Amino acid sequence: MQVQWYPGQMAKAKRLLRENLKFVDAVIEVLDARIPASSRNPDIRELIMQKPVVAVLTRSDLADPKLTDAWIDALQKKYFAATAVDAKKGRGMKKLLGCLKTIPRQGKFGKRPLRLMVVGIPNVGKSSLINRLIGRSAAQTGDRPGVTKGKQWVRLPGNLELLDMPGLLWPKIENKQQAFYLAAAGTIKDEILDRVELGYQLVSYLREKEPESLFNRYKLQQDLDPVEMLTEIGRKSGCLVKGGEVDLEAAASVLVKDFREARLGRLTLEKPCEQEEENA
Ligand SMILES: Nc1nc2c(ncn2[C@@H]2O[C@H](COP(=O)(O)OP(=O)(O)OP(=O)(O)O)[C@@H](O)[C@H]2O)c(=O)[nH]1
Ligand SMILES: [Mg+2]
Repeated sequence: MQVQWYPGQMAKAKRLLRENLKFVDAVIEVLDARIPASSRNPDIRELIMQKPVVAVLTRSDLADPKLTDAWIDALQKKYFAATAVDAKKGRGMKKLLGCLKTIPRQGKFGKRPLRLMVVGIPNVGKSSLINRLIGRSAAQTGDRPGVTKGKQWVRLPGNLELLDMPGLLWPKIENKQQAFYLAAAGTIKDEILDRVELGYQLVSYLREKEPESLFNRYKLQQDLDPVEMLTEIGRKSGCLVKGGEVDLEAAASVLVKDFREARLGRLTLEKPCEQEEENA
């Protein structure tokens, strides 16, 4: 899958991160609970590691709970702390606030609030998380990448200040599997994606790793190859054009949407053990 976006916007976001890092005590790195490894941005790793980093897994409501626990265990070894939330409904906020309270303040802290920068890839839930932490809509959110364009400070009760940042992707996603994960999770603008190709990749992945999710959702009768399976999903979902043929683009859209909304079940695409093996 060829993945391209707007490098200018990303370069600006990275500059913003670099310039503002000196004003904060720590960083919250927001990761998608369904793809915790692929949603880590390697391009900002060195920069943010100058500070304590708290990993927050969003969309835990859409991910496999057991694997989320396993990911938290794995991440706690590498991060200052790690925890999971549902940033849409607001679950896990107390625990997160508890983690944040243990962050050491830099320099002469005095009465100054603890300052945290919230970073992560586009559309991962940074602004939603901030809104949930303060209990009202202070930061703009939306179900597409690129909603937050500039930085925004938000003050919380309990002497805490959060800096919302635009989403950051790295210049080139070399790894095809990672590009697929990021696209499936909704990080890359839908307009610049080949929808049918994403549909094929998703159906191939699920057919191999989570076949019952497809069989149950679309009431499939038999195993088919990925092309036939996507066609069958389209037929079952009423994605037809004149003459009764299946509209593959519509079928792919149905599948991707069903995955993103966990109608195929709570699926985590990346397992922590697989990831360790890959890194080794
Ligand atoms: N189900 C679910 N949806 C979430 C969660 N967190 C965020 N969302 C949804 O994901 C979408 C993106 O959320 P935002 O908070 O705008 O994401 P962002 O990281 O600020 O995005 P940019 O500013 O575009 O980089 C919205 O539709 C949110 O409602 C979560 O934990 N669970
Ligand atoms: Mg945002």
